[in-house]
Amino acid sequence: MFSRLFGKKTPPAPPSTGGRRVYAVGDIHGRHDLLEALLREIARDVSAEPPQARPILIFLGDYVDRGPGSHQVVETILALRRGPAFEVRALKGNHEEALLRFLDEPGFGSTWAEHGGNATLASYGVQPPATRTDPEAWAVAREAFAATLPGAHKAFYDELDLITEVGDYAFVHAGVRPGVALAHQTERDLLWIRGEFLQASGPFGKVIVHGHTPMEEPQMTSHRLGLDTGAYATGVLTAARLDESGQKIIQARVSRAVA
Ligand SMILES: [Mn+2]
Repeated sequence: MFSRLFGKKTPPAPPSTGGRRVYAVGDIHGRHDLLEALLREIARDVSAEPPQARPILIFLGDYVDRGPGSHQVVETILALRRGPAFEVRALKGNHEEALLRFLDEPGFGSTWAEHGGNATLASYGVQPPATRTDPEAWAVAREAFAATLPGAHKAFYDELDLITEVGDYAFVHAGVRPGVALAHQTERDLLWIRGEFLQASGPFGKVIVHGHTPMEEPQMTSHRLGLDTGAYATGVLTAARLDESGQKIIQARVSRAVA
């Protein structure tokens, strides 16, 4: 007589994307090789199971620094934007914030360099200062970078979104501050938060899809999906496919680390 209570349990429906297909891509950090491989996997997935409407491709930020292909990563995202295959949305990461700050404040270059900024300068054909703490050398590098940075790239960095929503999901770079409405989150938290968000059990108003904190495996809970698998160091770049059928992880990996 208890079978009605304890017997069949219908699994809860997955969060809704309002009928759209979404592909969300974690932190790329200059690994253009992995981005290309991942885009091939995503294209394969689209062909295998074509969505009803044009899929949404969301980039979670941290395109630049560390890996050698920052310039190419931005070129590829801009090309995707011009193409017909996807509706492209690109979020700002803390590394894009650092790049923009360097343009305003050349002395910040010495801090940026500690977080992989030299690789970004090199990818734009700018020689990073030989001495990290030489302010004059940073002023010269800033002038060279400003002169060589294509207008389309500057506009791309300037116009990145802090948060975007699809159905029951909200997409951000780092996370959200627990207990604060999504509409009232600060830029600082959206770009930088780690512990207070990662240790909170949620709910957060929407299912939060984020990058920023590298983990060996994608983090899939009912309240957040963490997609940063540390591509630069691990050679694994992760995306999540989200739609009404549920959540599926798509990855590109190479065995060789790129210096
Ligand atoms: Mn980050």
